[in-house]
Amino acid sequence: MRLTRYFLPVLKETPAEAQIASHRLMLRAGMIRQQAAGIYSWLPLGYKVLRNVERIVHEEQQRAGHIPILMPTIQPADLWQESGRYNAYGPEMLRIRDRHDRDMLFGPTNEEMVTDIFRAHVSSYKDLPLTLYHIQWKFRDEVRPRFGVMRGREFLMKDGYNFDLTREDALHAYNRHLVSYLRTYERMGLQAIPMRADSGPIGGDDTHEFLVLAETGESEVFYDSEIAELRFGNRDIDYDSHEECAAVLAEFTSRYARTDETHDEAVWAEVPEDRRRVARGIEVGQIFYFGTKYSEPMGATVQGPDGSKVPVHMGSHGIGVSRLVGALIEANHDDKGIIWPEGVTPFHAGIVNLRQGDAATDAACEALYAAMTAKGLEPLYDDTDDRAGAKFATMDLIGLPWRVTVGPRGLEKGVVELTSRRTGESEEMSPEAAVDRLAQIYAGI
Ligand code: 5CA
Repeated sequence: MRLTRYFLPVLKETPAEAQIASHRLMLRAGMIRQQAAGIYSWLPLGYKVLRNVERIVHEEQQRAGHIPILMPTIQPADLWQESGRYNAYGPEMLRIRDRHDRDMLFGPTNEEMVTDIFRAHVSSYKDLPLTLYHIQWKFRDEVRPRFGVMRGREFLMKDGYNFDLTREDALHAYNRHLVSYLRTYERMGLQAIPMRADSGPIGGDDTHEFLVLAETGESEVFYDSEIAELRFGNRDIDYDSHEECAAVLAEFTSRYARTDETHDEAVWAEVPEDRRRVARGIEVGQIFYFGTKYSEPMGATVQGPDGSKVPVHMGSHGIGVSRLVGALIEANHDDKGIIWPEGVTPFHAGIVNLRQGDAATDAACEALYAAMTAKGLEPLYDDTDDRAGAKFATMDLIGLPWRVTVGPRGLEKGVVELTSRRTGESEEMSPEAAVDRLAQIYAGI
């Protein structure tokens, strides 16, 4: 993409309403625009990152054997009356009446609707196990929408629902989700720690939240420092294996790690004092096991192996897709701007032309652009007439992990400069070598 043909409405001033770095930087980098409290448009740069996060979530869900569907944002109230949650959910639910006076709502979550799909089409245990998920916009009329996309009213969520014959199988689905979530976050360059949490309006006894540690996080968390040392890495786990998934869960939940809702001073006191950490975190996901809470009242049953009808065991599992964009920035920025991890960056590298209009420099930039594109890389080429300083400032602000700087002086020696946004280190090399290096960096991502 050439910057002169793009739509990148960066702001010079720091917006006064933004209290935390990610919100400030998303506005300054022209990623989002607020349309109403907690409701945002995603501008081109922000939309690209959102799509990248979404793609990783899709890939990891499908790697775990979960099946994508798409349910609507608007739901009929009857389904929620059946489960008993219509009245229980309270003012967070946006209730709508259509022209025929039918009660509808903008879905805050989809347990009822997916249970309805299940009961209409599945009747035998032979069709189990089954996990359906979608990535869809949700609406929750939060009392205090704040921090930009972190706590929105309209937000994008991955929500998945498992249907199993037995409690044991459903607990395997829970463990499998935990494993796939660890992998998902690490692929984005984020460490999210599973912590024992409260199940709130979703219900059930077993639940873990995934928290990214950050000073600006909304949740207070208590954990044993040993748990923060663990990394999932690129382990090759057989998602069908109950033992392998259970072993990962046991490892990652083997130390004290809880949100303030479930914090227990007595158990906490048993953690060696030098390992006790009290911090803040951003909740980027939550997994639940709630058994037959929805299947029983809604009649989602299957015929078991002995011929009897039994309600299925369920759980639901959410990832805050739009919140993750904010969380990624909280975890990856400096005073100049964003520093995207390679896995989610909106463009693979920036090309900065130091002497726009100079025939040789322009030609070198064009050649670099073509060579990168030919290798499957997507560059953002700053082909504007701005001063070099302004070009660097924009690149630093929008946070592309790599920048290739092309100027007449370097070209005389046959070199361009490759700069890492994270370390600030630059290296001179031929344009061909720069393209090869970038292709290598992105090959494993
Ligand atoms: N049905 C279950 C799991 S599918 C559910 O709704 N879980 S949840 O309430 O925990 O939401 C899942 C994730 O969505 C949260 O972990 C959080 O990352 C994200 N989320 C929740 N509320 C908001 C919000 N107001 N703004 C942005 N993201 C949110």
